Amino acid sequence: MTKSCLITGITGQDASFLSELLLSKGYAVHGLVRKVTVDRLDSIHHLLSNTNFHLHYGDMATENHLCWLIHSLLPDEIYNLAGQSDVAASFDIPEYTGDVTGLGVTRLLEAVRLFSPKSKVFQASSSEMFGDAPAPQNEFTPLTARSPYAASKIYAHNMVRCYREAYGMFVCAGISFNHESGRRGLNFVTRKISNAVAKIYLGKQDKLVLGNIDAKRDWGYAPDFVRAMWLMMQQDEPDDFVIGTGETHTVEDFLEAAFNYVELDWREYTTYNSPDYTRPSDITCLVADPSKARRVLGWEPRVKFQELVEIMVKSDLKIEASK
Ligand code: F7E
Repeated sequence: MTKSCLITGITGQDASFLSELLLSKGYAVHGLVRKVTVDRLDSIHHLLSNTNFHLHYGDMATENHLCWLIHSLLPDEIYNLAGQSDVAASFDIPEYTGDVTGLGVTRLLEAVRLFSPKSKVFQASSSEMFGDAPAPQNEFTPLTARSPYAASKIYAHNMVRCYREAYGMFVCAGISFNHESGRRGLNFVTRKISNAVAKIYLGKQDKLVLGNIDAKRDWGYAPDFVRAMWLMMQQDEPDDFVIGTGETHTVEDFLEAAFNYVELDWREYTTYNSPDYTRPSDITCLVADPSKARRVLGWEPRVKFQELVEIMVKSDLKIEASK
């Protein structure tokens, strides 16, 4: 029998890769899309003609519509990838971030509990929840927020455990470390860099302005991460998993590798420590200990740092050259 799923945040990077994966496995994919003035469907444009792919307008900020949608679809699997995911922006719009990224999860869980309690639910938790806890971080590392985004994610993560334990629902959380691709938004540092490298190489941009380039992140490839999400949902029992590569690099390492790819020296084109891109508080070092995912799910990241940088710069060179 055809399986069905609902993916919230369908216009985002992860949802586009997850949709491709689930469509290839024969799922009927339903996506929740927030109505904005101009629909941004670029990352899923290639899926719109697929007869198994359906879009529904809705918002994590309103419960009624979520209830109605879940009641009418009764999906086998629900992947919550919606939310305000820009950490820097969460300092400017903390209340909105808490409402959508935090409370939105409670709205979703209530809708499932009331109208489709057999649906399995995946929650996209984040390594940002670890704050400055000593690395490497795993499922037992204490959660200490250093941003309104992290505080919202911690609240949502706790609600996942509450619903699992109180109601016996299949609700699991993937604590994903940074994951990137050519479809990443330009507001995130990796894509900002790869896009700038392409534009500088093609003579369309002169300078790149960044904030803190000493920050260390565990950067993986988004398609690897959506594979882990799906694997978590195929387990007999719901559980939480850390998903990351186990390697960490500074923003400077990313800069250097990206500029090296086009044989340019990043120092000639980059200014950093700009107050415009420096956060009120930042995380120093994130690195995953993904041993549980390896052991239980048999999951391994296929793409590591150097290849990721190359994929992203190549993709932006292609995009910018065709404009
Ligand atoms: O920043 C530094 C910045 O915005 C990475 C989200 O997907 O991953 C992401 O959150 C680092 C930070 O990602 C710029 O201060 C320097 O230290 O690419 P980012 P993030 O904050 O780590 C986690 C796992 C999530 O869950 C989030 O949703 O880079 N940095 N200069 C900069 N960052 C940005 N964005 N722009 C700069 O110009």
